[in-house]
Parts: sequence; structure tokens; C-alpha cells
Amino acid sequence: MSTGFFGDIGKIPFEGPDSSNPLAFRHYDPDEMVMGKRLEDHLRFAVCYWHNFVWPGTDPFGGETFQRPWFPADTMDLARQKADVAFEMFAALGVPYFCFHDFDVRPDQDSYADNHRDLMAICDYFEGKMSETGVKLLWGTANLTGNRRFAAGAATNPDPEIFAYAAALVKSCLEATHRLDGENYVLWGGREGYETLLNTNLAQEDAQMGRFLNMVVEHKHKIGFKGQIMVEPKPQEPSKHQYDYDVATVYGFLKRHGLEDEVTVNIEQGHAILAGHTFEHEIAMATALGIFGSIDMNRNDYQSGWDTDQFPNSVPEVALAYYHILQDGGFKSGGTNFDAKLRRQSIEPDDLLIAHIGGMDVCARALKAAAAMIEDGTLPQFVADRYAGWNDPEAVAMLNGERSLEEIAAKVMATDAQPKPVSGRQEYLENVVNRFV
Ligand code: XLS
Ligand code: NI
Ligand code: NI
Repeated sequence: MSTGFFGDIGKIPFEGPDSSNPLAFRHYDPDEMVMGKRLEDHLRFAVCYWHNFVWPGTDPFGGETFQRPWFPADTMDLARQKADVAFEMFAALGVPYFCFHDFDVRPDQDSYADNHRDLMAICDYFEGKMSETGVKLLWGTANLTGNRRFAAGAATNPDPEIFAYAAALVKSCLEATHRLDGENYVLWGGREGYETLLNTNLAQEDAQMGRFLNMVVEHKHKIGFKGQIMVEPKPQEPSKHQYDYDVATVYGFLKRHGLEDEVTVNIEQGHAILAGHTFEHEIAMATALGIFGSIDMNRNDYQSGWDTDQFPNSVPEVALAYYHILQDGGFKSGGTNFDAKLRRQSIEPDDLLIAHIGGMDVCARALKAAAAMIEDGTLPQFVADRYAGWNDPEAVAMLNGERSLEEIAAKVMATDAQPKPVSGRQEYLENVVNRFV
């Protein structure tokens, strides 16, 4: 039954690259086979609840621009109306997944008990919607940033009562995610950081955050949740400095707290940029460290310097991201979540559809380009050849600890060989990439 919000829409069709219909896919055909797998199963698209159905178009200087009929969704009736529209959009786009925060889907009240009850009631409603549409939950998460009680952090709050409150919210939301057969659970620590070191005890906050995440993992095992627990790195915003700065920093944190085999990362394009990295750097680092989980797809404005969460539109950039994901064997339980939002002037309901269609087409083109790069083989072969010297038995012995600094120096002295540098061929490799994008 149509909500009427988008007018008279059915399922968005695939019309191929020559179509000029803004409400059709030109590159995303879910059934297209790429490297022996359907495109839908490679990309595992998800649409996020928060930017599409919760954020009203406010910015620091202006109020709501979107004026959706369910705003402000502070009653259960409006929460259900919002869900009706959300699932109508998921189904029209044909995405297999969605993602949500507890705060996105139920009214927000002061009482923990009321919030928990309403979240469970919305889960009942979602169960019906999910079985009607076949849309599944990629991940759930708790909003531990919005309410004023979290101004000084959730897990890293100086007040143990607030730590406890946050723990209770995560328990409720992890259980909701589990009930809905969610495939992962994400923690993004927007307020786990500081505004000034003058009031902050770094060692104490690190201990709190380590214990908090360990409790989440313990509870996951206790309730039999099989999905991945993921941390989403971001260096700053809203805090001046956030502890989950980037993938490498999160890995150090996980190691320190014995969680490196339990927790993976959800990497967002815009957050990588804020950390001074590229998206593919963060993905490649996570695959190298064995903690790659999932991606939040968006892009930042390269001039503005904040997390603008725009929809992706650069095939070459996104292709390099999927290149590293495919080289790692593709997503396991993760996927491509559009953590992206409209510009605040894009006020028409169908702007929501057009934005996702464009983003999905960019990802489809990019994944196909990445697959072609791998199938062509030039790039992976170049890297393999570049390190081939390490297959030599003497090199193997150096690497696995069978040679000391003294032994190596003695050998260099005896042979007096002059190693010759080899070209890194960066421009050649960039030209190879350009054959595919
Ligand atoms: C904010 C984050 C947030 C997480 C989910 O910058 O991207 O949207 O993905 O809490
Ligand atoms: Ni995100
Ligand atoms: Ni973000």
C-alpha cells in the first residue's frame, strides 16, 4: 500500500547506460554477474535511516528545510508513518539492507524504560515491514551523541552514571539488532574524545572505553549474536579530538584491550578525508591488519573541511576503494551503507530517490571497474613482482627472525654488493588505472 509520499512510484527499473530517465538505473543491474557473483551480492547496498528520514535539513545557521509530514516524530504513530515511507523507499530502490540508530526509529523520551519499550514496539513493526519487502538489517547502532547527557562523552564520560546509561542503551539496541537478524552492530564514538586537555584524563578515558567495548563483545556472545561488532573511525567532529581517529589508531586500541580478533571497522569515506587519508588508504590499512568490516559510502566537499556526507559521484575514487575490498575477497557480513544526505535545498521527496540512484550507479560502475582491474591482472602482478625478492631463502630467513643485525652486516661486508634501485613506476600504474575508470 502506497504512502503517497513519493507520488505514484513503483520499483526503480534498470534501463541501461543510454537512459536519461532520472528515476532509472543506468549501471546498477543487481543481476549482472561480475567475477562470478551478482552485483547485488558484491555491493550489499544499505540505506541509512538518519539522514533520509530524521535530519530535517538544519545547519548551524538555519532551521528545517525538509518539513516531512512525520516531523517532529515524537509519537509512535509518527514513528510508524516514518517507517512506512522508509520501507517504501528501500523497496523502490531495491536495496537489500537498511541501517538505523535507536534514536532514529522511536520517539526520544527522558525515561530509559519508555525508550526501551518503544524500541521493542518498533521492532515488532519493522518485522512486518521486513517480511513484506524482503529488506534486511545491515547494522543497528545506538545514538550516544545527541542528548545533552552525552556532551562530555558516553563510554568516556567522567560521570560513571552516564557510562552506565550508555551501556544500558547499547544493550537495548544490540538486542533489537539481534532480534531483527541484523548482520552487524556499529559503534561510532562522536563524543568519545575531548574539547580540551585541561579537563581530560586520557588514561582514565582509555580504560573506560576499553572496558565498555569488552562488555559489548561479552554481551554479543552471551545472546548469541553472530554479526560483527564494528567501530567507525572518525578523527574529529563533533569533538575537537576523537579517540577512534583512524583505522590504525583503532587497531592500536583494540590490541591494547585484547579485542583485535573480536572487532572490525566500518570505514566512512568522509571520515578518511578528515583524518588526512584517502578512502582507499583506510580500506587497505584495515585489510592489511585483518579488521576490515564494512563501508559508509559518501564523499566530503574537498574545500569545506567538514563531514559533508554528500552522495558519491566520482567513479575513479570509488573504484580504488572497491579494488582493495575485492582484493580482500569482498564483503563478508559488511556492505555499502549510504551514510549520505541531501543538500538542504533538495527539498522534494524524489530528491531522496535521485540521490540514491546516482550513488548506486557510481558504486556499480566503480565495482565493475575494480573487477576489471583485478581480472586484467597488471596491477596485482606489478605488486607481486615488486616484492618477489622476498621469496629468496636468504630474504625469508631475514624476515622470520633467523638472521641478526650482526649476521646481515657481516654478509653485506663480505659480498660488498651494490643493490640497485628499481623504478616504482607510479605514472605507468596510474595510466593503467585510467584504462578501467
Ligand atoms: C557520523 C557517523 C554516523 C555513524 C553512525 O559522522 O558517520 O552517521 O555512521 O552513528
Ligand atoms: Ni557513518
Ligand atoms: Ni560521518
